[in-house]
Amino acid sequence: MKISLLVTPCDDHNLALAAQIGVEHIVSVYPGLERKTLETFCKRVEGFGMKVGAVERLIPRLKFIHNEPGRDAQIDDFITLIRNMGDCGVPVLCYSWMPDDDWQRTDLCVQDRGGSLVTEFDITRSPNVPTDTGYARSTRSRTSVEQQWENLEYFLNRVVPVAEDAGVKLSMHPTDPPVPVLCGQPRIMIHPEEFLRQVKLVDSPANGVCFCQGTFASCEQEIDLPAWIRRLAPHINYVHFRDVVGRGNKFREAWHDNGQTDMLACMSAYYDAGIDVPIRPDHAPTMAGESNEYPGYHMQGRLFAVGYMRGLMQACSARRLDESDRRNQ
Ligand SMILES: [Mn+2]
Repeated sequence: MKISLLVTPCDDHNLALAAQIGVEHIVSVYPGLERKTLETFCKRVEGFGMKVGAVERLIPRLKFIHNEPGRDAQIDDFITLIRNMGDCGVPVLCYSWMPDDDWQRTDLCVQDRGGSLVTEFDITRSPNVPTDTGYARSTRSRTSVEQQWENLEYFLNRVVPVAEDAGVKLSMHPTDPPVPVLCGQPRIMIHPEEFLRQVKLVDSPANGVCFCQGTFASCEQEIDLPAWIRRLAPHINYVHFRDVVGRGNKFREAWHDNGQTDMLACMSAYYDAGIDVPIRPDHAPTMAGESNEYPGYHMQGRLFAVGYMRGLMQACSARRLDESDRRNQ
């Protein structure tokens, strides 16, 4: 597994911190459609001894999710992004099928350990859902579950061959919060079963999955995460490492060492399945001295998360070495 990090704000200080803790891949948020912008960012990151490993977040997608006028032009833009990534050697494109806003919570500053701040979702408090993206709440007409699946198949048929050709691995992120309906809009890509359906729509290594543990851990129906990691293993192109407390209509984010999931069992499952893809800590608590301007995306919690992940990763590789020694004796 290759430790990756989104850094916010993406300044030289934070890039230096990432390099110092052993991050290999930096994640770029949507860089726009100019190849030059992505190229310049790649060079900047290389100056810190790291590579840009993925692009994710804020990628325009609502027209093709809902089959609105301009859908094909928006898919063409997505294809331009894939081509630019291929040209710059950026291997993973993480996108989602979230049908209105990006991820959403109803409270962005709930007190957790030692007064750190985490986000919370409580469906009884929506639709007044604040977001970190500034998107206006969608007023578009609602798209049914089956229509969304049709639109997804149409989209994948257009983009997957391009991604294959460009050497870019598409990774579908689950819909967060993973509730089947929010503000009247049905949502798909919630349960891992739906990811099995998605990867079968177009059979290609380029049509893969971002295994966001935190989203799956907050599904209403309890999910056996290590079992699903093994089952989806051939399709996992990217991993978000995160945890929560609670499920379904009400949950809050948790420190990586303090949630409801057996994180060592999950990490072991990646290693045992031979998965070797970029993995990044997802949302982390906001810590003392941080403004909470970017809930879930401040640096100090991420530094802690990366240290915790490296500990788990070293335990997993040591155990695998140990087992192969024993087999060879
Ligand atoms: Mn995620």
